[in-house]
Amino acid sequence: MSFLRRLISADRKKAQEGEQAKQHVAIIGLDAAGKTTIMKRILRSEYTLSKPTFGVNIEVYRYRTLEFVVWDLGGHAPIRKTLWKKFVTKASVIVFVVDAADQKRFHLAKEVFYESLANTDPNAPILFLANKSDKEEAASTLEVMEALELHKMTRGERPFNLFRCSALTGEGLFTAWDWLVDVVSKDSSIPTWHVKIYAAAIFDANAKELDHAIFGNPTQQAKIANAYRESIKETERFAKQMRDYNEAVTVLEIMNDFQLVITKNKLFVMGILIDVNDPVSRVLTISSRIFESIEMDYLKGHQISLEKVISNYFPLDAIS
Ligand code: G3D
Repeated sequence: MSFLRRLISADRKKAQEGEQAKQHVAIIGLDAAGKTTIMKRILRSEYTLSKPTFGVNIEVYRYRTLEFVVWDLGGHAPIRKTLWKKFVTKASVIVFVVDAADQKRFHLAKEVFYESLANTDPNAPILFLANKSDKEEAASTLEVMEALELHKMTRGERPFNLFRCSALTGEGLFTAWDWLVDVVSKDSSIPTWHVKIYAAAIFDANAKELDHAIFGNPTQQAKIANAYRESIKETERFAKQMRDYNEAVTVLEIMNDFQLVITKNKLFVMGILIDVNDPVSRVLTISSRIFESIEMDYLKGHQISLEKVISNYFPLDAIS
């Protein structure tokens, strides 16, 4: 995943400065907030899960030089508290997950959050995820901000942000990670605006292909052609898997050099193949704009031309 690679590249810079080339990410929140589901969604199958031997339930995921420690806050035995300190003090990134639908425990979530904040590196950025946004009863971003009293965070120097997301559908999750990785890597060589679209394919809500477009020249570039074929398969698979959801997103790495961003709304499922280092959030904007612009034609039964829409609206993103 490009998110992870970008986090790793932030490590490399540190290594050059003589620090240990390892990033520790603490994923914290109350039990059942969705931490494990989020981790698995971000890491997919590319991690190793090391079962700790301490006899307590901490999940440690490793991906190359990244270490993710998933920790339930609240109600710990003293041994867990000691261990927790060991992990959280060395975390260079903190992700705090709240179940946005569990409003009864907002107060508890706030208390345990501020309690644990004292043990963290004061410069470590914090990403707040208001998870389970797919649930009807989920609180709004503003409600979660107020419940966690996030205005307090503005007093400090550390970067923080709150995103509403669903680990189930992927909505909001990848934009949030984009933010986090940008903050951590502070890498100005990462493009923040345009992406390089190599190919795109669109399906209807029943996973029937409506159109596809390949940019560049795939007949001369076998690699793009292969990545494109894999993208079509993955997009179709996602369309079938997410048939019951009106909104869904996922990001997959394709053949090391590409990533495929798949978005779904009520009518369409679209996969857009971009460079592995490109910002996913830009593609989410592009996708929703494309959905808007083709909806009318589609409902009238007209033929859709992805190539035309992408070249017209996003000429700088389509590679030539
Ligand atoms: P934790 O690791 O924070 O303890 P888990 O939480 O990731 O184990 O998630 C707890 C439960 O919430 C799981 O359900 C999981 O499927 C569900 N969940 C996680 N994220 C979401 C989400 O975004 N939306 C919805 N609707 N449910 C979510 P089970 O039933 O397996 O316990």
